[in-house]
Amino acid sequence: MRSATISLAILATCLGGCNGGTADAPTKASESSTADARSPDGRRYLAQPLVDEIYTADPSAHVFDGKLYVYPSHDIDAGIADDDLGNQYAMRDYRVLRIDRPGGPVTVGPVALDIKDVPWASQQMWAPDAAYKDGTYYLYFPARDKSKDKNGLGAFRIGVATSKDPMGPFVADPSYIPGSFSMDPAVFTDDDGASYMYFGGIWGGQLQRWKDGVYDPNGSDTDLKQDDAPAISGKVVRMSADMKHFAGPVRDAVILDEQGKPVKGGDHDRRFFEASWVFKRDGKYYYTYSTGDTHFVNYAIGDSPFGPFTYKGHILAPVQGWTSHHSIVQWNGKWWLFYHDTQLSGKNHLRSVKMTELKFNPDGTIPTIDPFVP
Ligand code: FUB
Repeated sequence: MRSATISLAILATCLGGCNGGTADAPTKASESSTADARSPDGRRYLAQPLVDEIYTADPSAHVFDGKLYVYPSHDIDAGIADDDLGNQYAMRDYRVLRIDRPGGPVTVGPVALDIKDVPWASQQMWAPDAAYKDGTYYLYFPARDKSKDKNGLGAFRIGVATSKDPMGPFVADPSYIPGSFSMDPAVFTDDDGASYMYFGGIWGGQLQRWKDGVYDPNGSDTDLKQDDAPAISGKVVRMSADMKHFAGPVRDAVILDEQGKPVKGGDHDRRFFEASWVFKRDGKYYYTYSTGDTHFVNYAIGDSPFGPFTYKGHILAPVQGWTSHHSIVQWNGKWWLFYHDTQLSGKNHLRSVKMTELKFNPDGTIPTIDPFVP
């Protein structure tokens, strides 16, 4: 069991020379290699990685008992070249980050769940999320099951694991959540205590293979190639009281344009790709997501946790690296955006989690954040 604390203050001034670490862990930065770090095209970064001991991605942030916990993917280098199926994202375990106060040190927890302890999973522990209810912490995670599709790969399913400690270790249920499919689970709990899981992703996330409600192992590796039809929607489902089952039908989280029509499949700047995250502010539900191949994090607003949600704009402009995946949480009176980029590695599958303050306009809209500063 390993844990470590890293000072955010040191990180803020030390990351310019963090490249050159070993395959699975970035090299510790030195203070002389500074906040002047530049991207390959010469831009300075808005924020610095929260940790440089391990690579972390897909941050799902939660406040439990006043402390901030981040449930990220734990990126590793399996030596697999980039492809559209996402084979290069070959993660095998999870580790939780904890920050006790804004600007304070970040604790990197020990292994919280290892794929070897998940009986149904074959590979690829992708973007997780967590929830708390009645003294138990729930870790939700996607992984491929043991079936074989036309590429010899399993279908993505969503598992659940529990712990009495938000840092874990978590114990996985022997099977995935019945009826679950695809990836990127995000669980939102409403003011009345009801919880909802948002999930799904196209391309490597396989949502396009579930278009008739049944998995097609020979289906498309990308999307449905129907640019003028309504885009494939992310999914939403109410969770059962035990937080381990779906309590109702899986529904589409539909994104509407300004005319009230579903965003189309060919509208890659606005259509859903992956990385659902929902939060509530002033009685409105903000459905946020990544556009994948156009690299935005977008938001749409609705009046119900089931949607529909009306498209509003970009929250985050493209970061360095192919994927963009985020979460948004209120902590100590401010709203925070957690996101990732490839500052420390320059490689799409070796990412680092960052955080920055998120602001709102008086009308509830969100000014777009540029992950680079002039
Ligand atoms: O980390 C693996 C995958 O990359 C996630 O599930 C996606 O959201 C993307 O960030």
